[in-house]
Amino acid sequence: MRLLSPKDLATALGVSESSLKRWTDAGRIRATRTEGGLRRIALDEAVRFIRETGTPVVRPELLDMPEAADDAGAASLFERLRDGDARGVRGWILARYLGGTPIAELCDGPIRAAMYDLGELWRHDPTGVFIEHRATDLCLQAIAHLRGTFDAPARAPLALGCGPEDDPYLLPAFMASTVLAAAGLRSVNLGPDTPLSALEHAVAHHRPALVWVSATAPIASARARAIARYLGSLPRGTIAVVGGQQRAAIAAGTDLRVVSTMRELAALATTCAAAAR
Ligand code: B12
Repeated sequence: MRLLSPKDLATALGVSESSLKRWTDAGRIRATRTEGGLRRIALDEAVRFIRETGTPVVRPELLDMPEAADDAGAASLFERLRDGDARGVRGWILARYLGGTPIAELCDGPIRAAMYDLGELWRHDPTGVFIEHRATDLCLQAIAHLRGTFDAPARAPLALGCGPEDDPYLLPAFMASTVLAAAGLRSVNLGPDTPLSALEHAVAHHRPALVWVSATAPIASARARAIARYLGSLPRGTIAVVGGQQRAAIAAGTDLRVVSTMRELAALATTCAAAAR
């Protein structure tokens, strides 16, 4: 994790270095000390402070988020995705994250809405498949930037999950794994198109506290039943979660836990992380 000096963070926020030092001394921002006694602030702690206090950032490049300055302009997230404006998409998402919007809320709200609107466009426009792939990639880039800032402690509970075999959808699985990491779990995403045997193998070896499946593509009933049977057979105490547009196809007729939004997943993960502390 990158460490910032009080001067770096003060410049990023457009405040004086002495104010910044006062905030660290008052415990509003946690700082460590170098061997020489100088204050240092971890980047994730700086981001926490900014998000919780609503402090504006004037130089986001000093926090490794230069694109957050590219949020200017009236274009909506949908327009930026449709037009392939890579910096604009990252800027839109990062600026809202720095402004305090939780990742789960960004996923359930504006990102999901923009992708749904693109899906409608594609129905009528033959160039839409290219646009859908590119938009998926742009969302992944922005979420990956945030994903890289969460480092769960080695003793945090493990969450592990995937999309079913033949399900190509990248974004929902990546969102789920990022939301779980943001809630303080160690989070591993086996990705889309994962055979059930690979999930079984990973679970047997790594014994996660939470196992999730994100299903978006229509799923054959035999495969859905096999996934449901497997999740239902996990040891007591392991939380099994089914989500995604095709969640009902897997969970129908079972008592599996169906979770429809990233916000609910975040709440579940926060409880799981707190119980382990
Ligand atoms: C991008 C996209 C593609 C891309 C995928 C690229 C990739 N590698 O990811 C490509 C171009 C490959 C594609 C292909 C196809 N697609 Co498509 N695609 C989409 C699109 C536009 C966005 C999907 C997406 O990422 N959504 C964003 C996510 C975040 O939203 P979400 O899935 O609802 O997830 C939310 C919740 O469900 C929940 N959640 C999701 N996962 C999990 C997991 C857990 C644990 C929890 C708790 C919650 C949770 O949280 C999320 C945030 O709120 C959708 C439009 C739509 N309405 O979804 C169409 C859409 C899904 N596709 C559709 C179709 C028809 C197809 C094709 C059949 C087209 C074709 N003829 O080839 C193929 C099928 C591919 C296949 N093998 O099944 C239809 C599906 C209709 C249906 N239900 O049958 C849609 C709805 C478009 C439309 N309006 O018609 N597609």
